[in-house]
Amino acid sequence: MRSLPFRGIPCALFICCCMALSVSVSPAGQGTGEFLPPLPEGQTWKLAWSDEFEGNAVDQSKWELLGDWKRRDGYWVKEDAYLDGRGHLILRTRKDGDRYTCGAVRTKGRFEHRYGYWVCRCKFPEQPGHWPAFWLMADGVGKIGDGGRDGTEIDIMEKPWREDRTTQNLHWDGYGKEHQHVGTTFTVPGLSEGFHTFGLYWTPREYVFYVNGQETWRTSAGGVSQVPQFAKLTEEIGKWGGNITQARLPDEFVVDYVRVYDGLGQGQSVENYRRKALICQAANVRPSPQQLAWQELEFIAFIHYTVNAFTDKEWGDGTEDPAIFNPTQLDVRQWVRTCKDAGMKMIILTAKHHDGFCLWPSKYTEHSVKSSPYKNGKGDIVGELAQACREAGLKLGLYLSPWDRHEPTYGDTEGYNRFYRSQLRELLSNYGEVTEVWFDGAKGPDAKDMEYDWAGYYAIVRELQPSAVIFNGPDIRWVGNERGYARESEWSVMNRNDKLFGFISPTKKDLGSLNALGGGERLIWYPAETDVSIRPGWFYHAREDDKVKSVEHLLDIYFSSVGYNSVLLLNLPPDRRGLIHENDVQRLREFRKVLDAIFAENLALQARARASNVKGDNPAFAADKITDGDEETYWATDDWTTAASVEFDLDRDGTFNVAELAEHIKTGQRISEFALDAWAGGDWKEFARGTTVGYQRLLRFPDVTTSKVRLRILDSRVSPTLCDFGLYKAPSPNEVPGGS
Ligand code: FUL
Repeated sequence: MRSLPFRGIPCALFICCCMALSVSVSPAGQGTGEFLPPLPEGQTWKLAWSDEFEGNAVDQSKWELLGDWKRRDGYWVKEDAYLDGRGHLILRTRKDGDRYTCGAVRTKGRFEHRYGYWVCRCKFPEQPGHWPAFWLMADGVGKIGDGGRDGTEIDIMEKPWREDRTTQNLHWDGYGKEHQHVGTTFTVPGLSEGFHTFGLYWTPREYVFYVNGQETWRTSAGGVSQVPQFAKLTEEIGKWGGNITQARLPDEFVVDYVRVYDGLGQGQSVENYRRKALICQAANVRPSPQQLAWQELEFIAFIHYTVNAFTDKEWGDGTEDPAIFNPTQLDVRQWVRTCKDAGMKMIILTAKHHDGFCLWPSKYTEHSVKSSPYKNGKGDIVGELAQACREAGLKLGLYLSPWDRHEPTYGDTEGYNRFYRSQLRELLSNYGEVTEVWFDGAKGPDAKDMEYDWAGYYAIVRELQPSAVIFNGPDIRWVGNERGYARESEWSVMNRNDKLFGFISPTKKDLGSLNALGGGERLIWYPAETDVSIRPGWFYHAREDDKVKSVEHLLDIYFSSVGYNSVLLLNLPPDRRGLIHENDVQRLREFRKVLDAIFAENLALQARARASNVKGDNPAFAADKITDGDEETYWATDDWTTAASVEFDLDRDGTFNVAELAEHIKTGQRISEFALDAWAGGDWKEFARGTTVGYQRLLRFPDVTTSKVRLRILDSRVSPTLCDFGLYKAPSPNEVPGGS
């Protein structure tokens, strides 16, 4: 079991030099007369995409015409971007009544690509007050936290001046407080007349800029974008470009072509190249600090409580009389004690389930504890629990069901969203820190049709609880079942679609393999939370008092959730008294006892460890970082050493039947297949095998006795990392209490 809390600042970026590209070796050009940057020995350029602007209309399968809307001091207007019929794209600037308009196009959603050589040939306008640009963009430019790796505005050419000056720039981490920028401005004699080329050679490690085939700037600022980006050709009107009122209009920015090339190894197909680029990109997606902190909670509690405990239902229909809600012995401290003793680090409470009854005295409805006999209508279970969690050092999470079967405005999109947003704001404003907000996607077949305002809901969470993770939203995904089992290959990196809610189908069998990542257009860190109830139902039913899951069953769930790179969210339903039933409390106690017994001693802690490969032969990445008990330090191999082994010398014979592996997920998730061998009779013998690791992988197997263990990483993305390894001895089943 991993127990070290996340502390300290994230370590330095682990830069993956995927393609090992260096600029200097092979001759330039490919016999076409066109300049192409020099490639390493054995590689050649291959055209991946281009537009020569032949014909009479802009090819809209390649370009989106921007407009008509305001842009800076003018307007982008579609009709100002057109072909001249002689092989050129024209971006025109003109005066239209009182306003100034110009043209702009981009390849977003049509061509998004990473790395390679991007070049445009163009001729500049002559009049002041507007400026042409050739640049690359990605949605991730606005994201803060991973430098420019998650997307950088790459300005290959901007020329606001009418003299021979131009500028090249990078911008990342949004355009607000965190905005980062570097750039260069220089003069090229003759630039203002005739056609010129502007190129970017972009590798996973570096950007190299060219004008007319001459290198002008080389930088890896921002850490270099690792994501597909789209191209933009734009004109813009603004003072930076001089005074537009002095311009004789119309004026034209003329583009002869845009071409994008990939550098391919000899005999290497485009498919292989793309696959390698995808692997590289996937290996470098990392969790946000909030996602990391959430993952480290490992084991958390769900509390389902509402009128259902009194009606014996799983889904209330909203017609329940609040008078039935009368828990006479309700004791949130008993809930908190029970959870804390079980080793759970957070409690998520159903502040409002589908029946609409609120466990806090919401201003926005009478359907709440304030209309119930509980504490004579003066109670506030959310507040009481928040206070008790704070005192005990547990985190608090809140569940607020969007589907509300009581609220009369439900079904009226505008009215209900206003109501729901108010409730959410109320909950997230008045109870201190909230660590997880749980949005339930459930909606009965009889539910009225309406659109939930997911964007509005998420914005409220970000505004009021910036360190909270959003379940069923941008941060955390449902594992896909309610039985307590994550996937054996549970990746945390996936390719989302562009929907706001449900941008992953969580029940799909394969979400994270390379095949499932497709083109890798929108890779995100999206880890799984595994929710399951300790009883068959989510709510308390006396008939289930003897159906509390056995210790063995709970252990199986633990190994298949926490042990499969997921967080376990175990539900405990308080009964009509307002207490967690004795049977559940007892079972949790037994379960904890067994977990403690299993993880009491790590036989591999401080073991001598030797690896077949160490990144750069650097002691900072040596194998002893796995067994030093510090999860901030880790072993890593050289890039593209995707298979490697580590031998652990336990010093003397030890017996174990549980193994634990942990990747340093702050640098991404990489391992896809591994095996474990024991030294026996002068030879290695395999005793366990697995696929993904991620934050934590736990394995169970029959007793093994040995003094030496070997871990073989059989496959990984770019290079594996490992920050922890454990070997433990679980008590035998007849030593397990409460099994049934
Ligand atoms: C589901 C709900 O319908 C159940 O009642 C329960 O709350 C579970 C955790 O989520 O979608």
